[in-house]
Order: sequence, then C-alpha cells, then structure tokens
Amino acid sequence: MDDRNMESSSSILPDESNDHSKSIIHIDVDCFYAQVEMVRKPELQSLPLGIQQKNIVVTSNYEARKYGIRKCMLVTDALKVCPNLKLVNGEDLHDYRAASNKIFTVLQSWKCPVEKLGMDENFIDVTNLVQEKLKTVNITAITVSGNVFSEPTLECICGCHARLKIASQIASEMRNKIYDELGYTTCAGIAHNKLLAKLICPFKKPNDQTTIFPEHGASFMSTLQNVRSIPSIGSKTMETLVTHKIITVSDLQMVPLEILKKHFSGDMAVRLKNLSIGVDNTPVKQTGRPQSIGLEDSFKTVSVKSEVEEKFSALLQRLLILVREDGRIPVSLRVTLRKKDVKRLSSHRESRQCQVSASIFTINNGTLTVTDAGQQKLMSIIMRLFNKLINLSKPFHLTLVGLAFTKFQERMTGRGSIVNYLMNDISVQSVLNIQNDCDTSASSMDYSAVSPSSSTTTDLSDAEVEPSPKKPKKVTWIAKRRCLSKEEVASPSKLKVGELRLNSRELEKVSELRLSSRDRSLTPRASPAKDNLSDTSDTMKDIAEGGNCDNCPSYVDKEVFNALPDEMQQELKAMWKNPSSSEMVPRSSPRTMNKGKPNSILKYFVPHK
Ligand code: TTP
Ligand code: MG
Repeated sequence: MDDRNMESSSSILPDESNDHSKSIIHIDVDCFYAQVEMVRKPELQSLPLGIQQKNIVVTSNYEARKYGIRKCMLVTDALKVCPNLKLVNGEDLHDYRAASNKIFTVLQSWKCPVEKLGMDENFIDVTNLVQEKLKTVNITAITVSGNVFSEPTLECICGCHARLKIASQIASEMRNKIYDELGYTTCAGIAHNKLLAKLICPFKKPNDQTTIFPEHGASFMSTLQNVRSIPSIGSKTMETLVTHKIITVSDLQMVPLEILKKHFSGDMAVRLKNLSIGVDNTPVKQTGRPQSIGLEDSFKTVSVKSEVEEKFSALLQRLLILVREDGRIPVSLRVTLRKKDVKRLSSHRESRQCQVSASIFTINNGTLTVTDAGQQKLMSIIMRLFNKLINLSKPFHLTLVGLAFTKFQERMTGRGSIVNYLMNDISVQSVLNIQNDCDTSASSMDYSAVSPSSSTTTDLSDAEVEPSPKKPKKVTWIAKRRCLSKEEVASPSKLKVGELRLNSRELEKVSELRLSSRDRSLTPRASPAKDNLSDTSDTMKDIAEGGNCDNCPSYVDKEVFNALPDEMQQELKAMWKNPSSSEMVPRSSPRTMNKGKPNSILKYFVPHK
C-alpha cells in the first residue's frame, strides 16, 4: 500500500450504512449435486461421494470432505486422498436443475421476492413478512434461531435486531420445509442486505444458519482474507486492486477513497468502499424466465468439421429438452466457439446468431416439439453459422462449442393482454452448461457496477441465416387441462394454463376456484349442449355488457369470471363482443384454430372433456 493514507477514519464513508430496514435471507444448499444423488439413492449417504464432470470432482458430500476432497479437484488427486471415493457422473444437469426449481418453488410459497443465484442459492427478501409478524409478537421474547456472528451489545434504535431475529426464524422455517418436502439440508445467512446475508451463510456449515447484525458488518468483512471473497469483485477489479497492493478486505477498508478514485471510476470506488464495510443496497430481484437458454461443451481440441457437427448435434438434443421444459418458442439461435490460437497460445470466444423460424417448433398436446426435419433444419442453421465463424480453408482448433436460444416468441396479444398478465412472474429455467459457465443472462447479484465485464465474447449477432418469418406458421396452442394435485396447489409456480405459468397472486384465486368447484375447469365451462365454442352466433347473443358477468355467454361460469382481474374481464368481453377478432373454437377444431389470432385468450377458456 504505497501511497495510501492509513487513516481509517477518513476511509469509512458517511453513506447509506444506517439503513437497516431490510431483512434478507440467503439460502445455499449443502453439497448440492451430491445431495441430489444421495436423495435419489440413500445408500450413497454413508459413503464418501464425489460428483465427476470430465476429469474433475466438482463437489463431494461432507463424508468425502473429511478425507480432504475439495471442490474442483482432479479425479486422480481425489482418488489419491480417498481411494474409496464413490464417483457419480454429474454431467447431465437435468436432475440438478429440476431439484433447483423445486427448491425455488418451495421458497416462493412465502410470497416474498425470491432471487435465484446459480443453481443452489436463493435470496429471499422477507422485509414485509417480518413487518407483518412484528405486529403479532412480543418483541422482548424474540430470540435468534441458529447462530449469531457476534452478540449485539446495544440495541439499534431502528429496531433491526428484532426484525433480523424474526427473519432468522423464518429462515429456519424455510430450511425445515425444504428438508421436509425435498430432503435437502441447507445453510442460511440472515442480514439486512444481500452482501452480508450471502457472506455469513457459510459461517457454520453444513445444515446450519447464522445471523449477523448491521453493527458487525464492517468487522465481519475485515475477517475476509481476500477481496475476491466479495461476490461482485471480478477478475479485472481484483487485478487492479492487487496491483495496488490491496489484497484483503481490511486493506480495502483502509485505503482512502481518493486513492481508489485514481484507479476506478468515482461510482465504482464508492461502491468498493461500501462493500468493504458490509454496505450494499442492491435489491432482491424476483427471478423470472431466463433471457436465453444455452449449453456449452468444452474439450481439449477439436479440429475436424465432422466432429464439431457431432458436438453440436449432441448439444442440440439436450438444448431442445431444456426448451421444451421452458415452453416458449425460440426465435433466435446463437452459436459460440472458443478458438485456440496455437501461435499465441491463447484462446477467445466468438459468437454468431440468427433468427430461426418459429415454424420449426410445433405444439403437440401442449408440449413444444421439433420434428426430425425441424432438427435437421436447426442443424443446418447451426453449421451455416459455424461456417461463418470458421474459415474452413485453414486449420482450426476449437476448445468449446456452445448453443443458445436467445430470443423467444412471447405469445402476447398486446401490452395489457391477459397473456402478459399470466406470464408476469413465472418460474425459473436455469441457464446451464456442461461446464457450468453460467450464461450472463442468468440471475445474479447485481454488482455489475464493480465488475467490469471480463468476458471475451465477441457477439457479432448479425448473421441473418434465415429470414424472420412474417407470420409464424401453424403454431397451435391448446390449453392443457388437468386437475390440480394438492402439491400443485401448494406450489403455485408449477401450475400451467395452456403452458403459461400463472402469476402467483392470480393463481391463488384460480386455485381456490378450481378447488371449490369439483370437476370444474379453471375457465368458464361449457354446458354439454354448448361444448362447441365455435357456435359464435349463440355466443354473440350472450355477450356481457355490464360490469359483471350477468350477460356472459352461457357456457361461462360466472363465479370464475367475476373472480378474474378487471383486465382479464375486459379483454374477454371485448373478444366476445367481436368474435371475429378472436378464436372461438374448441380443441376439436384444429383447422379453424389456425385461422385468426393464434394467441387468443379464448383458447384458454375451453370446456373440460
Ligand atoms: P456450491 O454451492 O459452491 O457447492 P456445494 O453446494 O456442492 O457445496 P457447499 O456445501 O459448500 O455449498 O455449488 C453448487 C453446485 O454447483 C455444486 O454442488 C456443484 C456445482 N459446481 C460446479 O459444477 N462447478 C464448480 O466449480 C462448483 C464450485 C460447483
Ligand atoms: Mg451449496
């Protein structure tokens, strides 16, 4: 620390550090992949277990950790320290992703914002819930559930101690529920911001939780030996800090802001200083759908086109499974390559993307499918993009290939459309790849201000291999109707209406209605005589005019209709008024269905069979 002023008092900023109003929980699943395997096969529980991807043990259970197995150890080294290590291949992420989504769903049942971070971590902002609970508890009797980083000495006048104690109890309930319903043990960190909640989470592990009070934020941060421990400090920032001999978080606390400003932008310097003392005001952002869904595969070297094609073909098969689970129709495809420059001994990524025709994808019984011909078409698009990235007249050496669908057809009919409404807060589809290089569009702590992009991706994004279709061909969306199981009612985000996941608030209403009327569809239900909704003349007679459903078409269940939000009611009424603008057709009339607007809400209002 050459030129820095060591006066720490001038280094701590008079900032928003007094805002302790939030209550944040961070939950991290213990040895995640290993637990998924152990829950699936309980006989693995007593064995030292490692999860292998290629030649690396990406994680291991705590039994294996006793032998000194660490994350990302080479398999050969792991077997040296633990010859009895049971290895399970963890390259297929499907089950891990499914477990991750189930955990997310459990956490959503508290009706607080939940932000997914990677596969096995979630932030939950329980501020409002804590406020509610505060009204009903005796503050003096509240105790912390689990560990405390450091016992508080004086009560903070803002009341944060009581709030965080309640939050710690909520965290305990959440962890219990995850364990009871899914069998996974977890750790939790409880704090007034995301930074401290995340960093305190592993304080005691596995299967434990720790609360930190705001006044101990700076002292806790000063225990971190490496500035890299701060989640948002990326490799470039780290390099700059290390160059200036700022190695530990304590170093960062001590360095005067003015010195930092010489090496970083003003905002970034302030942000770094704040982080160093445990100050962070980034919000918990409810996780929605990913902007892209991609997979990558890396290898030593591939220099032959036919091998590249094989790799892409394998990736495409797996990617199509992810896209099917997601349910949206992709309209843009990106190909990524990592090229090895043999002369310079370096490598860099390049990408190209293009639009793909939505007609490649069809919906069969509510499931997104791609025919063999469609897959061939996708492969030919992929190889054309590949040809644009590689000059085949010269030798090439690749160390990674990646595929991602980067844009999706949102089946919306307008800004205030019911479809938009239904798609408001929907469950997560993690973006994963075989190497676990998460797609940048995946949810993450919003610390971008201090993390200059270290990506070497050159996204050319300009190749127009296939022109955008003017109209998607024959994409038929058919409402998939089924009864709700108890679990589905308890786990709102699982519910689907015509493959659209419902906004959780609406879902509650809808679920109640569905349950209260046995054998009744979510939707206005046709009487047997009026099952054929294409009978528009009859429908026209019954169009609702008033503010309620007194004049709805006769097949409409008024109770259900009246419980819908105003926007939905208005949208439906408008459609009933003007049936030519919508599709008044039953499932049994696929021919008619392809005419008119493909996304009409009325398709979701079809009777049970
Ligand atoms: P972590 O939460 O870092 O590790 P973990 O859950 O296995 O163990 P811990 O009890 O310490 O939390 O990562 C979650 C999963 O991500 C992990 O189970 C395997 C996977 N993973 C990789 O694929 N590559 C990696 O480099 C790391 C660190 C994890
Ligand atoms: Mg974990």
